[in-house]
Amino acid sequence: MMPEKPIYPVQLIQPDGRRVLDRENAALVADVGPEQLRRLYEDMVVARRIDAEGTALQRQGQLGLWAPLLGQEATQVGSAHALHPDDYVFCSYREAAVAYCRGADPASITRLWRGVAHSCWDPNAINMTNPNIIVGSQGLHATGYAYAAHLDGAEIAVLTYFGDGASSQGDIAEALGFASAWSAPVVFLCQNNQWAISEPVRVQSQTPIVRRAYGYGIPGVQVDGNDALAVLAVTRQAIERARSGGGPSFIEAITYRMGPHTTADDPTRYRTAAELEEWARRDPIDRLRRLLDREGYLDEEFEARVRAHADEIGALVRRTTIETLDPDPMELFEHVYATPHTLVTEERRDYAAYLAGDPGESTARTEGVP
Ligand SMILES: Cc1ncc(C[n+]2csc(CCOP(=O)(O)OP(=O)(O)O)c2C)c(N)n1
Ligand SMILES: [Mg+2]
Repeated sequence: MMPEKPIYPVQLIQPDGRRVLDRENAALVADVGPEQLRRLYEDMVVARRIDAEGTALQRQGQLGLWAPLLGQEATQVGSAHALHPDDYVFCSYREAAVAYCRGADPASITRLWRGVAHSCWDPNAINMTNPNIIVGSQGLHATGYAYAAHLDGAEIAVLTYFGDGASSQGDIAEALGFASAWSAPVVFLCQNNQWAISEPVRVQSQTPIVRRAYGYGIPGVQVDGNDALAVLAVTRQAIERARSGGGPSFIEAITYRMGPHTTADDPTRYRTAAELEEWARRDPIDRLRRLLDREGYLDEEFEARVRAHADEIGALVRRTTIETLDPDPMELFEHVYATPHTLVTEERRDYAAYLAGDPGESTARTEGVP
């Protein structure tokens, strides 16, 4: 059980780029040298570019919707860097940066949001599920998968991402209860980005969200979610605990959603410009850049390379999104059931006739179908 002590979010880099003297947590990333710090930085810059393209493509009518991650790059990239390839991720709809770090083909990231495919990437190719809109349900999926892995004797960890709003869902409560009782190797990572659409976090919980975990007997930690190194440190610890049979953990990453909830939302209706400015000063990419600069790891050549990489990936996302053709409408009937199903077979036949110009008399059985 976690000791009852005052909670201060773990931080290893201050907003001005100076290191924080925290021996216990710094030890978890003692091996992270200039090259890995640069990798974290580069992945965050590229992730921000993918996100900017997603928003722009939606504004231009190329995507139906996009859920921006702007401001959450350190939480997503820092935690993704703590994962092993055989660990499994169960995400919400906002984790494009995690997908990128897991090795998703950048050309696949917008596919589902264009409304022309059932999925973005092949989940088993990168050990990460596709965007999930049902708030909090991924906590249950993650826990079930983790428990099954545990029964199989697989020494892996499962990481699930969800939001501050999702922490109020019954699904997350059930997942925490089950994971604790059965010691499932799952890490619950709550991205507290301060808002659940227009609901501020203060109406979700009267105590820090991490404290909810303690009630289930799950150890938890709060971390500065705009500090990639601190997120890497605490996630590594939780992942190792899960992989070595220590059971579940909970991480509350304190961050901020700098963009709208989705491109269908207008945040100026419910939050002030001053709040956004305050968080812009804690920008996660600026913070790591300042550390690299202070410690002498930033030079023209590296910055030019990062810019070129982001330009290349951004252009790839844009080009492949626009080039994605509408699928054959008959594909709608694929992958509904693993084995043939009478109703689907009838509907497929009727729809094929309709497309062929024969409106005909539908024979599909509709009794009992609401
Ligand atoms: C079960 C369910 N209830 C409601 C919604 C509508 N909805 C979509 S996102 C959202 C807010 C989620 O906020 P949070 O968990 O903080 O995640 P964030 O969007 O901030 O990343 C809501 C209520 C939904 N998709 N699913
Ligand atoms: Mg939120």
